Amino acid sequence: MRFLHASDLHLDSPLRGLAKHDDAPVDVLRGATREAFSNLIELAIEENVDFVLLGGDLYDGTWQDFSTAIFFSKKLGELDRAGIRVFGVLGNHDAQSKLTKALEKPKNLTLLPANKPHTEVLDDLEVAIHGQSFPQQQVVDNLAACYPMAMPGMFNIGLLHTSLDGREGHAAYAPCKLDDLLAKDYQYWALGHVHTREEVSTDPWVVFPGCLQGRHARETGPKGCCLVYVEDRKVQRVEHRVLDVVRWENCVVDLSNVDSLQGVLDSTERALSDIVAEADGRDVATRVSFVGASPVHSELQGKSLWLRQKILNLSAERYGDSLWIEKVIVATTRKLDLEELLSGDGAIGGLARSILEIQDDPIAVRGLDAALAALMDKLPPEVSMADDGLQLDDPNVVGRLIREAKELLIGKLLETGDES
Ligand SMILES: [Mn+2]
Repeated sequence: MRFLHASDLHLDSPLRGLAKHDDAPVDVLRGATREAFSNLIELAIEENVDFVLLGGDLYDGTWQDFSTAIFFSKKLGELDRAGIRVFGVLGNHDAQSKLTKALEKPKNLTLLPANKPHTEVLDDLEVAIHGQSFPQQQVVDNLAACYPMAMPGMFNIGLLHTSLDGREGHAAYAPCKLDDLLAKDYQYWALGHVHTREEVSTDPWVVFPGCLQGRHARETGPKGCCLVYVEDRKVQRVEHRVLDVVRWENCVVDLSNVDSLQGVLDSTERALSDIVAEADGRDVATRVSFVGASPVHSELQGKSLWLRQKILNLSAERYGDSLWIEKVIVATTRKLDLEELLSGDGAIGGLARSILEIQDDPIAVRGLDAALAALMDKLPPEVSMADDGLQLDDPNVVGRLIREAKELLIGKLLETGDES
């Protein structure tokens, strides 16, 4: 037996945040949620799965018109003709009270009720699916607590839209602890709500498949669903299948060792080319961030418009419409040079000077003997005594360690030495 577990389709998500960018490929991004869903349907048919599970947030909210629901019905019809059933719960975005326009429910879709947990038994497969939909957007109760115990002799699945014990960037809905889920003795927990894929547990399996298609710069990386293989009422394996059609990626460019504007552009070009390669032919949307304590930090100040133009040009020339630069963020910090650091009359300048004054010859360093002896006492014998251990009784080794430590400390001060 095998089934697909997907969640957070957010079909026709309006992507309001993109409206402020006049160059955003809004139609491509909006169409992407539908295309990713089509990919899910195709995969289900291709893999001839026994059923499909949907963990909530099928829709982004109530529909503007019926076309979203009609599209959904059309796709479910394709599954129906292939004999594939679908089981789902509603989440915070498509909670029962939010979908104001009613439409005939596709006949192969079973939506679990919102008033109390319900168990759907598939006798032919020896499967029991337990779950409850969100009655309204704000669900602060622990829904899982009321789910029934596992049915003996069945493969038990829990369908639940939840933030578990809290996930960054996600509202705390239907909160519960992993232990609450494990206590039910189910073989698989099909979760929804969290848009980042996460295997919370593998024994038993507790999985957030993540959203089907990234919709903005915080939903990065490959998105898709889980294909779950089951034998003798046990999960054999869980595969992540990538289904997204537009890829969001953070393009982080480290400028620590870049000392010219041309160098900035060259580094950007390399980083963009990596991101495009990783997306495997998909369109890419990216936010470019420059980071690091950089020699060009000062030069970049007040040049953000120039930089953005340069990067947009570069991207258009190399990748055309297949790459969209959502934003360019300059988040570098100042890098001092050594002379500047040493001439500072504040605490950091003084610290740097005293670090450099330490001699490399261990014999000349006052108090080093006692410090090393104390250190040797604390080290486990396999570190201090072994042939390949730390030879702290060898003046050459200690001399080298002193030089390395000085370089490391001065390097750190140069990165953060801005005494403001
Ligand atoms: Mn969601």
